[in-house]
Amino acid sequence: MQHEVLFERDPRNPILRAADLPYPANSVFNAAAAAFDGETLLLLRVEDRRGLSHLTAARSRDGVTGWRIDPQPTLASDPDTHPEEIWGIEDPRITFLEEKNVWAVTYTAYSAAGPLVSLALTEDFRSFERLGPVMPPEDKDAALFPVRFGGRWAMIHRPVSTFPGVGAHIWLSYSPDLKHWGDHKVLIEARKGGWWDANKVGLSPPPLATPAGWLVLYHGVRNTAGGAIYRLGLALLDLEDPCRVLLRSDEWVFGPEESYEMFGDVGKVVFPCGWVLDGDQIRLYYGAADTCLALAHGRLSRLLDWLKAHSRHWSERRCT
Ligand code: M1P
Repeated sequence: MQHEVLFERDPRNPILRAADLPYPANSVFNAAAAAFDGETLLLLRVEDRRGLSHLTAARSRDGVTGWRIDPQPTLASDPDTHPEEIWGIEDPRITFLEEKNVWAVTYTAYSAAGPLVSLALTEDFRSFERLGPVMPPEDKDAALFPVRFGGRWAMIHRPVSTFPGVGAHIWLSYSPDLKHWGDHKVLIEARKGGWWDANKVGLSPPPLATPAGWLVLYHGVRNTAGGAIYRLGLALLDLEDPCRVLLRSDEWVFGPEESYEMFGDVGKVVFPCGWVLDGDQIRLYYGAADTCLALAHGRLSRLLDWLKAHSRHWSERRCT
C-alpha cells in the first residue's frame, strides 16, 4: 500500500541550479522564502567555487518560474566587520516582524570557532542591518516567531552538545530586544535508536501560524552505514505558549527519493528553509542534495489533519 503523499514534487524540479545563476557558482540550495511585494522572494544559499556560501535574492511572480536573480551576492559575508563570518554565511530563514514592520533574516555564520546563529534586519532585501551573532557555536537552524509572547521575542534554534551521547535537539529561547537571548529550553528532542529522527533534529522553515497552533516542519537525521538520511517531520506548538508541544508526527512526511535528492554534493538530503502560504496552498522550497533547489506543494488543512492522526506516540509536553 502506498503511503499518503502530503507534499507533491513540482514536475519542473529542480527549479534552480547553479547554471541558472548570473555568475559562476558551485551550487544553489537551502533558500529562505517570503511573499514580498506581490511576488515570491527567495534568499538563495549560493556556494561559490571556493566552497564558501553567500545569500542571493531571486524573485518570481508565480513562485515557480521566471526567476530574476540579483547579478551579484545580495548579502555576502563581511569578515572585516563581522569576523564570525570568515567562512561564509548559510541557510537563511525569513520572518516578518509585524510590530516592527521589518523582515528578520536568521542565518548561519561560519566562524573560525564553528557555525553560529546571526541575525539581520531588512525592509527591502537590498540593504541589511546586521545585529550580529545571537547564539555562540555550535548553533544553527534558527528562525524567529513573527510576534512576541508575554513581551518577549522567541527564537527556535539548534545547538549541538559536545557531551558524549547527547544528540542535537531543537531549542527555544527568548529575548526582550532581539539581541540578548536567554531562558533556553529544549523544545523537540532527537529520538533514539532506530527512529528516522534519532541522531539529530533541526528546524526547517520558520514556524507557521495556523488556527490550530504553530506548525513546525523539522528535519530529522538518521545515521546509517550508507551515510546520513535527511527527512522531514511535523510538530504543532501552542499558539499562545510555543513552549507547549501539542503534537509531533511519528513518521516522516517527506524524504529523499528523486535522483536530484539522492545524488549531489551531499546525497540523500532534502533541506527546506522556506515555505509560502497562499490560501490553503503551501509552496515548500527545499535544497536537494546540497546542490540544487526544488519545490513541493502541500495543503495546510491536510497537513494539520494528518498530524492529528499520526502523533500516536506523542503526548503533549512542555519544553524543559
Ligand atoms: O548536508 C546536509 C545539511 O547539513 C547541515 O545541516 P544540519 O546541521 O542541520 O544537520 C547544514 O550544513 C546544511 O546546510 C546542510 O544542507
